Order: sequence, then structure tokens, then C-alpha cells
Amino acid sequence: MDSLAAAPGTGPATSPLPVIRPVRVARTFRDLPTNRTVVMGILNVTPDSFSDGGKYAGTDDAISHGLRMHYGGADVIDVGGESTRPHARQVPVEEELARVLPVVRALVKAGALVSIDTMHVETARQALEAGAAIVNDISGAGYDPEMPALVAERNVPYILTHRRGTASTMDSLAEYDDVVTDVVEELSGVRDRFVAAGVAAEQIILDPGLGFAKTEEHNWAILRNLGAFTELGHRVLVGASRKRFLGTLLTAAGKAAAPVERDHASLAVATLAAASGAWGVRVHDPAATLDAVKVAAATGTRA
Ligand code: PMM
Repeated sequence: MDSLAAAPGTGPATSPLPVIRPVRVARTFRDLPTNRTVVMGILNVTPDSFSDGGKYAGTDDAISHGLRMHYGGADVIDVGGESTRPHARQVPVEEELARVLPVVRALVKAGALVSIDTMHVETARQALEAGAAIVNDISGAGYDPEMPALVAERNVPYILTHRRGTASTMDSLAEYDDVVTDVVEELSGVRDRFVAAGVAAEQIILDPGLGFAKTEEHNWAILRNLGAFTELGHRVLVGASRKRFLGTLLTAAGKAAAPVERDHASLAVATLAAASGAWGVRVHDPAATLDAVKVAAATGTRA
């Protein structure tokens, strides 16, 4: 349910009042917890993202939702202004900036740790100036050629996500000899180029890019073999929340589950990723996911 009162773990289910979880807020990247997996809440300020497109397209709605996730316990709020789903329309930088900057500013002012989900160096630069602390880039090997220099100069954490091609071409590029080996190799190649540009290894967070140029079976193979990514020695982020392969898994009466019906499966994947040593998970339901990653941490299975 979409209210603070109903956020799992925030108070008695019967409480008529909004009960806010007392959050231990991370104001800088270095304040993030290290004894459990970090939970990143997704905030798409877009009219067309696959799961929440249009829901938070207005600045006020986006800020409210971001604050709700922040007070519900999200460690990081990931603000994006361009949909990355297959065949999504490319958004001009000015439009992307107009969508994300007021939201970044408001969330930073409220004390949230914000990452900027963008492929554009200009958007990353201005969001960092507005107080964002992390750059989340899903462009993979197609990164903006100026991105490594910006990340090196600003000395910020950078999420390097595996993708082939663009939103329009990625589905046709989902062919691998061995998806795990190939993705590790391709990610490592881009990582090397960032390091050569002066980005410190510990700034780089690797993301295997579930759903980006991957079939369902590719996604499952990557999740089965997360160790191949964590052993590269970088932090690893996993973004499975509400993705299409979960909808297919939950198909009933010939119909794939809709994005909002994928939250329980998303929680299960987050728990498994946390138990496999993921540094972070990127999710639509951070309050519930926080409880799940605490379970993974308590079992001591986290690598
Ligand atoms: N997925 C989406 C957008 N940004 N960023 C990272 N690092 N990893 C992801 O898997 C990822 C991402 C697409 O999903 P959304 O529409 O729910 O944001």
C-alpha cells in the first residue's frame, strides 16, 4: 500500500497514524551500512518507465514518494528522468534536467543520500552540483565519453551497469556464448577504461544489468552466479525489482504478472542477492526490502 502507515515494519498494522520508522540516515556514501546490503529506492520521474511510469512524473508527486521511501528506511534514493525500458524514447538533456534537478535538491535538503540515474554526463554533473552523491549509469559500454573524466574529477561512486546497445537495440543483442563469463568480461573491460581515466577501483560499483540485453534465462544464470561478479573485488549492485522476467515467472492463466504484482518475487530476489554478497539492491519497495536484507545479514550467509 502506498502510505507511510502501511510501510511494512513501520508500526502496528492497525495504526491510523503515519508511523515513521526511526531511520539511521546516511548523509554520505561512507555512512552507508556495511553490516548488511544497502537498499536503494527507485524514483523514476518519468511518464513512461515500465513499472511506475507516470506515477511520479510531476515534481511534487516525485518528491513525496522520495521522502516516503527515505523515511521508510531507504539508504539511497535513485532519481532518474529517462525511462530505460526497451524502445523507450530518448529524452533531451534539458528535459531530463528539468525532471530530476528539483527532486534531487528537495531530497538532499531533507537529508537523503541521492544517486542520479542517467547516461548523460551533463545531467550527472548538474545533479552532483545539486547534492547527489552517486552516479548510476546504465549505458554500459556505450557510456558518454566524458563520463570517466567527470567521475574521476568529482571522486564519486559510479555504478557501472552491463548493457549492450541502446534501449532500441538491446533486446536483439541478447546472445552470449556463456552469459556469466561474457558479462563479467565486458564489464571488466569498461571498468578498466574508467580506471585508466583515473577513477579509483573502490569508486566503481558493478551491476550485471538484469534485463538489459538479457533473456529471462540469462537473468537467472546471472543470479545463480553472482559470485562471479562479487569476486571481481568491487561492490556489486543488483536491480531485479519488478522486472519482466519476474512477471513471466509468475505467469498465471497464460498472463504474465503485472509489474505491481511482482513485489513479493522482487523481495525474494533481493534476499538471495543479499545472501550472495551483493553490496546493494535497487528496488521499488525499500521498506520491505530493508527487512529482507536484514534477514540475510542475520543468517550470516552474506559473503
Ligand atoms: N534498471 C532500470 C533503471 N536503472 N540502474 C541500475 N544500476 N540497475 C538496474 O538494473 C536498473 C537501473 C530499469 O528499471 P526501472 O524502470 O524500474 O527503473
